[in-house]
Amino acid sequence: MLLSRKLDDKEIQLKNQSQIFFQISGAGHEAVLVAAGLTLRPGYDWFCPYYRDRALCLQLGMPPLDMLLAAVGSRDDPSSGGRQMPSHWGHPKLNIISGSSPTGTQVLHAIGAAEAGVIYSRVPQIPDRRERFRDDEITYVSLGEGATSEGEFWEALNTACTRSLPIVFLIEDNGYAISVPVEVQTPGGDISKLVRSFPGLFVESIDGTDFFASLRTMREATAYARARKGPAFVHAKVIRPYSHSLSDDEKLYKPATEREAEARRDPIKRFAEFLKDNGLATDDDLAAMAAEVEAEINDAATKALAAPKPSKDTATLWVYSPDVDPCSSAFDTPAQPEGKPDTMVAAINRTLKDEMTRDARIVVFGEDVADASKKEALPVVPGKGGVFKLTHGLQRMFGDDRVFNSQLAEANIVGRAVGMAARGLKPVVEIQFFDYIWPAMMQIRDELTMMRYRSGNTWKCPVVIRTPIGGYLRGGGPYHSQSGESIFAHCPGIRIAYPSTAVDAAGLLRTSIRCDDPVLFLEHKHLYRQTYNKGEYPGKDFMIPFGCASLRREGDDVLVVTWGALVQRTLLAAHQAEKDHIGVAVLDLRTIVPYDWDAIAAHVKRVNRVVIAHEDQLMCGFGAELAARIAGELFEHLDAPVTRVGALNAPVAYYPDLEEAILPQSSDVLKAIRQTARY
Ligand SMILES: Cc1ncc(C[n+]2csc(CCOP(=O)(O)OP(=O)(O)O)c2C)c(N)n1
Repeated sequence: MLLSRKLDDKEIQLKNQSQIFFQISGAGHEAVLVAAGLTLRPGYDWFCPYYRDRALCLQLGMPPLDMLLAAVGSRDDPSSGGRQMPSHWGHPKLNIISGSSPTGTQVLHAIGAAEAGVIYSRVPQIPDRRERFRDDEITYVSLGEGATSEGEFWEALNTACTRSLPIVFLIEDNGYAISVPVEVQTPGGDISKLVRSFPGLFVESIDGTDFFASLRTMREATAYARARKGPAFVHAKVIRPYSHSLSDDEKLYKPATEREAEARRDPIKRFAEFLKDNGLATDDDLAAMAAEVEAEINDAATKALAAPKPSKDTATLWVYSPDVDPCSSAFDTPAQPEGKPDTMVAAINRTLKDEMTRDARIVVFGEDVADASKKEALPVVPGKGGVFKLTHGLQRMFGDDRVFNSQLAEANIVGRAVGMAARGLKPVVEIQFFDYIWPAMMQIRDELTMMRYRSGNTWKCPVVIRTPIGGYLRGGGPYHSQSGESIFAHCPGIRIAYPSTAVDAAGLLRTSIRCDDPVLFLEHKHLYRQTYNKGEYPGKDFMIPFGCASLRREGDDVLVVTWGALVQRTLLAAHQAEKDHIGVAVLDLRTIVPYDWDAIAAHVKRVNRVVIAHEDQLMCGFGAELAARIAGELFEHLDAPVTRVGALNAPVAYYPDLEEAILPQSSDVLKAIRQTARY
């Protein structure tokens, strides 16, 4: 407890000397955290702590030097290699999954981590599963009382209780979220009162500054979860004597009387008094202990300050896997076509089945993806298998532990997948419609895509998110027709595949699953069951490398760079243009991140005129990025301005004529081809 407090003090001193760049303290939380650390097992249980958990991490075995290496941003900081602020714990050996700054996201990772243990225990086909879980392991997650206002907290409780997971929630309630008091966050000001009606949940409320009360309760809570009785919830009331962070001054909103009352509950002071009252230590003993702790910290600080810093040329290291390159020839495997031509739906379904047969670590979940959740229904019904039937038959083939329905909560789907992937499973999840991916956006942008980078390549979450995208449905309306790949292309750390044919879908999905980065796999709804993009199933090992465009048509006058539903529309426009003696080359990018710059450049240099056609809105669509790069790097090869075709800057309206006006049509592409050819 003292080590934790004095480390905070040291960091505050270093921050004031501008030797470190950020400080957030765990002061006031030490008693319950040491109690938790004494109860839980490092490298055995799983941990998703938040930034106040310094005392827990010390108790689990993280040395002070590691914490100070993070504070100075050292290359050797084991939590992040200088990528993250200090107190954003991560430690593979101790099973501490790298945490981030958004309040509450970690709660879903903990659910996924707990589920991973359950899945490993139930799927005997996973070869090394015995090394990956313990029969009585539990997962610990902590958060402040303010963060219990986040939806993800409630989503996590839902899943913990419906699946009766072995997880312990610790709410560290210091009464304030920065300046906002608990009664503004929580009706009645007491979170444990609200959660008592969750079935199977052990709930206890304690004074978290009282070490022995904390230890007793943490023992009960962990025993409950270890015995597989269900999840446990400990609400610990603590104090926060050092303001929210060094950027905050609590005197601005907390009256002196309240601060004095808190000071009387300081856990370090209380524990010292206990030791003295019981004849276990004298003032001299305590002073000697403090001196010893300070000497240890000073020594660690000297080492941390002298430690090497990351060099500038490593700035983009670990955005993607440094070991597995999905653009490489290892992912270029020949097709072995079989059967008769079939739809994109069939190709994706079969690829999922083949990959799940090959790799038992693959789990599939999402809304409606199972055939039937009710056990008694499954033998007597045909099965749902997704609203578009992409996952049909998977549950029947691979069982309920590998294919299951999630709750109707998109952050929950992605957040759990992050936790599972951190423990080595391979989640291939479905977001039912691209239009509803947005509740998961923080999990995608701040967690999924950043995990590897922010943890200095010590944690990763190579999840595949499949989602139906796009319009041209004649009646899809604003909430079943959206595009928006450029928004995700703006998130470093994720790959984006966007196939336009059944064969490409099979090859790119396999690459998505076998590569080691997170992938957003965009499936165009309108392309699911067309006849023009059908293909023979290309076999169990067929892969297409990422960043490898497909030249769908040769032509010498104009190049159209396109993808998704615009490929077919462009091919039709090119056919028309031929009647005007305009030869049009059509390049289907197939993946957006990475995209095949070499192919674009080679064709632009040859053809000198380029149109970029996509379904997404023109404004800030991905075409803007391509156009800027072509104009910037290939200017002297251009005989005409780069022209873009895309949707109007409007939602996709329901009435078909409006939809037609909003989304780009073949005629729009043809117009752009003609103008560009004539220029
Ligand atoms: C999603 C999100 N919103 C806002 C913030 C800014 N922020 C950081 S800490 C914090 C307060 C958290 O309060 P609480 O959960 O009670 O934990 P405490 O810091 O008091 O321990 C806020 C608003 C954030 N990090 N993440």
